[in-house]
Amino acid sequence: MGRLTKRQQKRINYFLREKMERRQKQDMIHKGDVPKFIERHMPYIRKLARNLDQILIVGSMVSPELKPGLIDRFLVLGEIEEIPSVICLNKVDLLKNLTSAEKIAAVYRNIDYPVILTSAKSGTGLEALREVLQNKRTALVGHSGVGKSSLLNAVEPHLQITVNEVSKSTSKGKHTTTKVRLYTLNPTTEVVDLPGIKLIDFIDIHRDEARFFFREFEAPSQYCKFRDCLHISEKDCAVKQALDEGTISPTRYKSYLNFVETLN
Ligand SMILES: Nc1nc2c(ncn2[C@@H]2O[C@H](COP(=O)(O)OP(=O)(O)OP(=O)(O)O)[C@@H](O)[C@H]2O)c(=O)[nH]1
Ligand SMILES: [Mg+2]
Ligand SMILES: [Zn+2]
Repeated sequence: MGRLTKRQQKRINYFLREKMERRQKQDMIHKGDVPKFIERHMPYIRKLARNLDQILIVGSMVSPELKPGLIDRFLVLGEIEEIPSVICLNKVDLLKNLTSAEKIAAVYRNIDYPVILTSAKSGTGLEALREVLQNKRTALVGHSGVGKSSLLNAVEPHLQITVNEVSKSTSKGKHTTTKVRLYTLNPTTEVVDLPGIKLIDFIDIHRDEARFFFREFEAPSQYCKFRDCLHISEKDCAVKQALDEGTISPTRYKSYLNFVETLN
């Protein structure tokens, strides 16, 4: 995604400031009813989202190492597009035991995101994965090399999707999948295999709106002193209090701050 010129930035800011419901803006984006360059800056996955039943956010526990920040960004994507997300922590065969994976899973299960632990290699969790996919159209998203294509091959060996090993020196994937492709597993079950994504931009979201996409903020935020509290440096913020008390996860909160930073 290239850098924006000053003029483009101005037009985006104008678009963001317009007194419009977010949903209305989103409709415009989906219909392509926005300046062409805004359309161009929309990640493909967002355009695809309205044709999906859910996204499967795949991360690998090791090699490449897990990036909770990216999982959280994909969860934001699901919240914005109002489609359910399921988190899949893959390559658990490379762990000595499941403790670290279960710990991360608990963070997300606590806030009602389903999590499955899988291994495309040893077969762990493949039954659960089949169940998650059944009767839905699901897109697999995540970094290159986390095993998206391998998982699809594992649930349906006849697919024979090309996979490639992770680079030994950098532990990064090699961007093996280069095209978006839809596979039909059975008449009611479809999966979309996507190239690895390392960043998603949300140029239509204003930083003041970011808080609405972290679902665990909703309940405590009603007790913030200020109704428009951004939960960053305001006084008497109930979200930060929940963070201090440990009911909001520090990694999730960090993702929120990072997310805000990247927005207009
Ligand atoms: N040990 C282990 N290796 C796995 C597992 N799943 C995938 N791999 C390996 O990880 C490497 C990358 O797998 P891919 O399926 O190509 O990953 P991808 O997410 O589709 O990557 P891109 O297409 O580049 O986005 C391959 O060498 C796989 O064999 C797993 O559960 N355990
Ligand atoms: Mg792939
Ligand atoms: Zn607050």
